[in-house]
Amino acid sequence: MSSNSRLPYGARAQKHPNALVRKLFEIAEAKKTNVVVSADVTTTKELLDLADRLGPYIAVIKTHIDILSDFSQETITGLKQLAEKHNFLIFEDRKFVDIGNTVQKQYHGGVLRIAEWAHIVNCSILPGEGIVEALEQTVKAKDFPYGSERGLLILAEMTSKGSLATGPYTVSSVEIARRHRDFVVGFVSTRALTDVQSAEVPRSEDEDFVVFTTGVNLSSKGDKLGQQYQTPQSAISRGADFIIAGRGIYAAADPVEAAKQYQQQGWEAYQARLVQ
Ligand code: S5P
Repeated sequence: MSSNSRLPYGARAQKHPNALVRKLFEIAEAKKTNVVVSADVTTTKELLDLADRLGPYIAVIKTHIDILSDFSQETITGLKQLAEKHNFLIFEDRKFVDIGNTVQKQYHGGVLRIAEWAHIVNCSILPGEGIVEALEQTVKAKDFPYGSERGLLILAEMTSKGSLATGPYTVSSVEIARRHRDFVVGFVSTRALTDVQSAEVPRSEDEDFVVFTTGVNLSSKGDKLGQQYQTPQSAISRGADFIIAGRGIYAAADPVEAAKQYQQQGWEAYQARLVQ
């Protein structure tokens, strides 16, 4: 576990150079939550209803906006309003994986206009470093108004059985992140990646990538399609800064109670790993 994992979010916020990460840590500290709900529902009404009910207990909402059957401007306006109301960030789990020219269009334009409303997006580095450069160019463009409030997570590992996002792929993810610290704010991974050694791009003393861990569930070990779960305690002890739970929360009999439970367990596990 890295030394940063042993620091409180507030202390990390104070010395972090990235404005979006500072905001994320400040939200976590203020609301005492490291929970990200993966709101994988399929209508705008369900999504906004979940966001409003779970808003007080989460730091981030993670969306798959392309699974909504009725996406419209109302979806975006509603999400943005709820993010303000409850003080959470929006993470669109788009997993970009294409050449730079295509991902720029997918990120900024199209029907979804992701760059306008999602604080955080993620990508695979399968296409090479150019994907990160392309997405970064979009937010650094002179006429892009939300530049300081946008960040990228690199999908460095996956939770599904037989995942090929391992070994050299994961090492390259870390190397590319280290070369783009302005824009790459962290990883989606099952553990902290601070132990990744690279002669080419060694770890620098002041780097502080944020670790988002998916596949978190309190009551299940996996699903029939290869998903593999760990508990909030396990994820956080392996270096997760934020735990992402989908069905464990939104498919529970009482999603609000479930969110509170993940919040409590996530927060206790975070406190337990702080330097005493
Ligand atoms: O490796 C991964 C990466 C992601 S982003 N494994 C995942 O499961 N995810 C996403 O996390 C996935 O797309 C889904 O939105 C969520 C997990 O949902 P759950 O219902 O299994 O908790």
